[in-house]
Amino acid sequence: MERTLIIVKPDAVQRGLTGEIIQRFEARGLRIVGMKFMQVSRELAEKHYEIHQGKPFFEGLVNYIVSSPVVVMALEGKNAVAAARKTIGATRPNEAEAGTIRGDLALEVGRNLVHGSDSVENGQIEVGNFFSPSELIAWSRATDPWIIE
Ligand code: IDP
Ligand code: MG
Repeated sequence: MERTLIIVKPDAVQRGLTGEIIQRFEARGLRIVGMKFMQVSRELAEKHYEIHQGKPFFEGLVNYIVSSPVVVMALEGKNAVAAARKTIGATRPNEAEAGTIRGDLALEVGRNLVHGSDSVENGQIEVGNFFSPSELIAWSRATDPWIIE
């Protein structure tokens, strides 16, 4: 089953939006298979964002992610990666549609509240970078047949 890594970023936690953001993914029908409150180390942040190394915003991005605790989630579902990206909205909140997390709750790209994996392959890799196998729980919900045909 497809998995995606979601990070409720420091600005979202500081603004008290953790519950609202989790709620949107839950309501979408994605199944939580891992979740924790943590402080991201500089090493993990640099690994997570290594594709952006060398870009002008890289240092600010790493500083942002390590600036305060985050909530990380591993979500599972059919097309979980694409579904979560739609729920999150465009990278730049001023371009994000109303109804998305960024379109409803954020204004600036450097404070865009949430991360979601951008491909199926990266979903697997990123979940593995943030969670040990024992922190991921395979389970089924009583509501699954009402969400998945
Ligand atoms: P994504 O989070 O929508 O996948 P990416 O292009 O992968 O967007 O960029 C990763 C993160 O880097 C963004 O979510 C945002 O926090 C930050 N970022 C991207 N572009 C800029 C920029 O031009 N200025 C400042 N921060 C940026
Ligand atoms: Mg990205």
